[in-house]
Amino acid sequence: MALSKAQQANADAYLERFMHGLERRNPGEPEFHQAVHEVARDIIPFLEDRKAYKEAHILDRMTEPDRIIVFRVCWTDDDRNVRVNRGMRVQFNNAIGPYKGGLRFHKNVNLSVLKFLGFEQVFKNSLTTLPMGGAKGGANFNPHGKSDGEVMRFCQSFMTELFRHIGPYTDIPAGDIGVGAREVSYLFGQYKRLQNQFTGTITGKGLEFGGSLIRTEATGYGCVYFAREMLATRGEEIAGKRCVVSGSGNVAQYTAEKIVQLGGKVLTLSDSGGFIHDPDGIDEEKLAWVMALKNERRGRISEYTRKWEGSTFHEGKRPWSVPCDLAFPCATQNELHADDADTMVANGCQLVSEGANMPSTFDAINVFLNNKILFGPAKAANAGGVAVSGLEQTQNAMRLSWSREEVDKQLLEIMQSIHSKCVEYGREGEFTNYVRGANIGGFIKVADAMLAYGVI
Ligand code: NDP
Ligand code: 2IT
Repeated sequence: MALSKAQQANADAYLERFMHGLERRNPGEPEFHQAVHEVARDIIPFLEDRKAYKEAHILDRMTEPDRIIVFRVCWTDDDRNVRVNRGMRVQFNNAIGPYKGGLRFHKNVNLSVLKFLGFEQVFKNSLTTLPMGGAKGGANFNPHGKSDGEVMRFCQSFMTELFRHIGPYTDIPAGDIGVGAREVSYLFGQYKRLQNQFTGTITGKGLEFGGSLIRTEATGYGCVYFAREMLATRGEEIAGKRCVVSGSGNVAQYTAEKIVQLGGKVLTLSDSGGFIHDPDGIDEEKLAWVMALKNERRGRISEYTRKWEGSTFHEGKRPWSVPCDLAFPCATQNELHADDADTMVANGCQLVSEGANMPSTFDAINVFLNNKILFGPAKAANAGGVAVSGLEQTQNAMRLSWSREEVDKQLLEIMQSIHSKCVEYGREGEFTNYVRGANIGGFIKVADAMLAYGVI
């Protein structure tokens, strides 16, 4: 609904005051400011004629985490040196269900990054339709170059503190950057040992001990399902499209796999060293090689060019200059800037579906929206991962396991329902602003629950 001029002016002034206050209360946290700004510029105009939310200060309450736990993690490396890292868990909001969200192990992890991720998770989890609150955690631990033994000792030490703050009805962590099958196994093993209880308190578990089929694939598959829904609104499909994917970890791998299955052509993958461009397309055989490289040998993407003829490696660069129809940023935050977005639009890119969390800068998003590109924001497009985590919890609670087909069907239905919700709240004439749709669609359920509880 369009606002009157006076309402718009009121909302603009409120947004400025609100962001000023948030930045003052949370100094030195640019990623957190960015994530809140992107949400607040949609929510504040929406609040203009919704007095109940405004008077209850719901947005102020939603931008203040319920609690943050910070702890020391000591471990010994293979040379018997004592190492010290910082572990954290931001329990952001449990209005609609127990805290839920991943753990990130990366050298750049800090409170700003975990607060932005936890804040986004609240909206994302609400959009899935499942009863999950939002959280994020992790450590400034760099798993690159560490032995299995070192990773195990780190995970065990990390969990020795975290275990007292989590539980199946309290907080259920999962993986994220640097936390995959190996790390989840070490973390869950230590949790189970300390609690002396077998509960589904972590998701993304191995299939032998309570994991769900399709959880590994879910974020990437879901991101492509979401892209397919967006394309269908313009009578288009994935088949035959040139696709640029960044990253080469869990999300990028299964985004690429689903694109290939649907007949699209994957031209690029990347890691923190640069990107590879394969003009012939990264097919199933090449992708299987990449999965072994990354998941087993833990190598660098640059090695791709030595194996696959015709491909090139672009050191220190991101893949956005490669002309494409569809783009899937699946590596990390702020990896796609406004000048990249300009280049993509000029090259005829029609769609961006965010597999990573906040990969596009605020200005890049504006370029996509101003050019009426189909832009699927992270909290909608990558919600498939946490959605299947929710389904893993359901299976754990029922003490049974669903088939691949059953979980994939539920994942698809959830991505379709998220798409519908974005269209419902993001429609602007012929165009759907999926950013606004996801922000408002995610906000309402959490806000209503908070209103119902009174002032807490
Ligand atoms: P992985 O650790 O499996 O892979 C991360 C990938 O991103 C690697 O290729 C890594 O390269 C690259 N990367 C990390 N940091 C940087 C950087 N600073 N610059 C360039 N490349 C970088 O993580 P995931 O695939 O699980 O996560 C990728 C993104 O998807 C993250 O934003 C995450 O929050 C998001 N996400 C993940 C979900 C999941 O279920 N796993 C669910 C929803 C979102 P390198 O190896 O060189 O570091
Ligand atoms: O960002 C995310 O949604 C995740 N890393 C997955 C969280 C989860 O609980 O599965």
